[in-house]
Amino acid sequence: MARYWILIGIVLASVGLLGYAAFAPVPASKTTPEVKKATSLPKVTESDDSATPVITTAPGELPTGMTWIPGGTFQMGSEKSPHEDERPVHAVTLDGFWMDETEVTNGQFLKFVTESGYKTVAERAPKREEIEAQVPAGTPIDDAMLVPGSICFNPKFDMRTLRKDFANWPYQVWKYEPGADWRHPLGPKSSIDDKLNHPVIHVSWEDAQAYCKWAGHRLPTEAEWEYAARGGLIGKEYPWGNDRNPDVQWHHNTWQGVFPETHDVKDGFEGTAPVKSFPANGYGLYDMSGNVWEWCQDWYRPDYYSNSRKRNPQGPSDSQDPNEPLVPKRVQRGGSFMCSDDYCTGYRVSARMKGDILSGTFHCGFRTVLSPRQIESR
Ligand SMILES: [Ca+2]
Ligand SMILES: [Ca+2]
Repeated sequence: MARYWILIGIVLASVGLLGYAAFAPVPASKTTPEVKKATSLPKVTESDDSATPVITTAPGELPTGMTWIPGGTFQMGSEKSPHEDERPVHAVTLDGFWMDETEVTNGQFLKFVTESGYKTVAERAPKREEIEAQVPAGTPIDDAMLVPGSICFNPKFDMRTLRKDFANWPYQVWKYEPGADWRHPLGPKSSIDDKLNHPVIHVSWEDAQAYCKWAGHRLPTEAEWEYAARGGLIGKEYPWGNDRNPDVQWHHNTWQGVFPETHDVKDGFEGTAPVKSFPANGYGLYDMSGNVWEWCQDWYRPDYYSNSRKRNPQGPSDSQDPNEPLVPKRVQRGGSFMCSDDYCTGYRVSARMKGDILSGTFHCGFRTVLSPRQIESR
């Protein structure tokens, strides 16, 4: 999702510049390939395919709040998924690494901001040229739109209107909320005072990178994220197996009901849940399915699995989202409290999502990883 598109969505919809294809969950194989070269952004460096040993035993002390993910080989992707971008299933071998047990919390992000003085993208007013780079030429951009804010769910959408005008449903279900940011998740009048153990939200990929730099960590690659989410299990749908609700117990924070019309909240949480509200997976990781989406290091391309290297893949060198070709996007993983059975099913361990690097939303956060070589280089 891109905040500038949501910001000016009403204008675009009214002049007929948007269509269903721009946002619908179309399988990647049915879309028209268009490549966005992200030459102005840092490229990920590929690591050596053969020289680095797989590390299965944690070297040294366990960093606070992290768990060791032993190196090994796994099958990445899914043959069963309705989404072509999860195929082909391919073998990937990874070196061992540490990973945060939980999504980065509001409390952790507050410590980062307090010590660094960092200001997130959502707290800065959008620049006219940033918007112009992502929307069709000639799109009207009013000065009144250039206010700080972020993307929230619009609970006041009209279902009758939605059914009549499904082509533009994102502009009814989502809204650009002026004043929404990580400290004010639902707008200026909201706060995180009672949510310090909830995952931080409204953070862009750029914000997550800034946190990683401060912490001396990094974002996981997409392959590391999926390998870790599987928790040592082989070929399963979820971090705990194939049964979504074993023993009739919810194992993740998602959406129950027909999205976006009915919200049954059977798992007990309407929005974000405190981290560790549900059981950990086999590696001791919490909320690898649901709660909030999590940024990864990699650029997103739907065809990457056909070209991925086997050893420590770092993602493609450029971005491609056929639905929003002008917007450079990075991978997001794991699904969120907004994911339902009938719509996104992003809570599957193999499910892939992507987001504009300058857009935070109220259902996306991140967690960090750390490699032994990062510690050696300190
Ligand atoms: Ca829920
Ligand atoms: Ca998550």
